[in-house]
This record gives sequence, C-alpha cells and structure tokens, in this order.
Amino acid sequence: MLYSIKMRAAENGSHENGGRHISGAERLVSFPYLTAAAAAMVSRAFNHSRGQAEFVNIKIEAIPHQQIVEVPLLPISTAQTECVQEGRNIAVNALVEAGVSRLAAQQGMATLAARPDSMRGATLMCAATGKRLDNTAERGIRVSRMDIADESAFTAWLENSRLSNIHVREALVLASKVASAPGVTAELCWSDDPDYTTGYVGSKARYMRIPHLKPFGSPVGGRVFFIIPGTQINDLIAYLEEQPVLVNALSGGDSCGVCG
Ligand code: WAQ
Ligand code: MG
Repeated sequence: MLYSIKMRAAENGSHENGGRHISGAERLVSFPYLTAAAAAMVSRAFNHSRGQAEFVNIKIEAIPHQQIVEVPLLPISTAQTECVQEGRNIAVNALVEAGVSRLAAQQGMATLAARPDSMRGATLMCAATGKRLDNTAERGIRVSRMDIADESAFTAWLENSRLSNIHVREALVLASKVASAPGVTAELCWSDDPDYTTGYVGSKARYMRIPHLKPFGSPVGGRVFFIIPGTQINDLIAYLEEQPVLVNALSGGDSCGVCG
C-alpha cells in the first residue's frame, strides 16, 4: 500500500469560498514516510513566499500497489537565456517543435503572461487552435498522486547535477506524469514563487529548463497543458488527477534522465 497526500493552502478563506491560493503539494509515499511527509507539507503551507496561509487542507488516501503505473523520468536539458523575452521566444519554439501550432503556443504563452494571479491548477488548451478545453475556471486541473519511484537515487543524481532544489524535484516528477498522459503533447510552466524565474517546456521527449520565463519578484506562475485534438478530455482529466504514477528514473534506457 502507498499513501497519496495532497495539501492545498489559501489565504482569506478556503479555496471553495474564494480564498487566494498560496501553495499546494502532492506525494505518494509508503507508510513509514507518511507522518514526516504530512508534517513537511504543514510547514510548507505556513512558510510560503506568496503569503500567509489561513486555510490548509490535507487529504490522505491509501492506494493499492496494483493501481500504480510506472512511467520514465523525462531527460533534462537547460537552455541558455539572458532575459525573459529571449526565454519566452525559446519556449514558444520548443512548443512548436513538440507539435503545438505556433498560434496555440503563442496563445498559451499569452494566457500565462496575462494572468492577474496564479491558479491552483493547470489550463488545458487545444494544441491546434489554442482554445481552452477544461471548464474549471480559476481552479484549473491539479495533477496529483505522483512521486519518484527511487527517492534516494533521484536525490543523489540531483545533487550530482547541481539541480537539487525542491522546484526541480517536483517539476520533473509532475512533467513526467503529464508527458505520459494520453493526449498531452506538451506543457508550458513557470513557478509562482516570486524569487524563482526558471520554467520549462515539457514534451513526450524531454524537459527543457528555461532560466528566464518571468520577471524576478512576480508571484504569478502557472501551467498550460497542450492537448491533441480529438482527445477524450474527461479521461485525460481522470488520468491527471487520479491515476497513481511513480516516475522511474532508471526505466528510460539510453535516454534516461538519471543515467544519461
Ligand atoms: N497540477 C497542476 N498545476 C499545478 C500543480 C499541479 N500539481 N502544481 C502547481 N501547478 C500550477 C499552479 O498554477 C502553480 O501556480 C504553477 O503551476 C506553478 O507551480 O527545472 O515551482 O509549484 O528549475 O510554483 C519549474 C522549473 C518550477 C524547475 C515550477 O511550479 C526547474 C514550480 P510551482
Ligand atoms: Mg510554487
């Protein structure tokens, strides 16, 4: 048995009552790690640079092993950028290379760049037309029930690669689950933490880090998942929100993120 733990924190009331989203997190851990993981989430909820949480929801659910699927970790690269404009141009080109139309890539970029504040989850967008496909308004689709399969090997590799920060760790796991979802062709993301400007473009083939995707100091981040036309949206949402996934850093053969 593994345990899914989800945390969401808001200020000025709960999310349901219009509170402002501060932070969230999701893990899939075995019982001996459950208490520590939940405690770390409480601490994180109350120590976030986006604001002071006044509402925190923590949900724990048992997940039988037979429900879990394993997917490979995406291989990582890092683009060289000097400024946000350059970073965003590189991101649009990477999305187009991943199969998103230029129109949709630009629409996704414009949607994230114009947001007044961060959503809790991601926007689903048609990879051909740029039309929004989910109807979750300000909430967005929250990917959940995922974690790394071999935590100690992953941690060691992140440290060796000088990538050992919580943003990279979590984003790689999330992007690898999203890339494994039926119908997702690419993802655009940048952080909502004011002091973290690095974002990425994920595709079925890779995770491309882009150091400048937003101005330093901005509390507005977000995610857009680009969807292949004809995809069953309800099935896709069920996969993203509910399918338990362990990301295996060692299952990718030659293109594996950890073994190079
Ligand atoms: N499911 C869907 N959307 C999410 C989720 C989730 N589980 N978690 C976060 N988001 C959305 C939400 O709108 C957040 O405001 C936004 O994404 C950013 O989330 O390689 O830190 O957790 O150096 O702030 C990427 C680069 C960092 C890491 C991303 O995202 C690297 C990051 P954050
Ligand atoms: Mg954040």
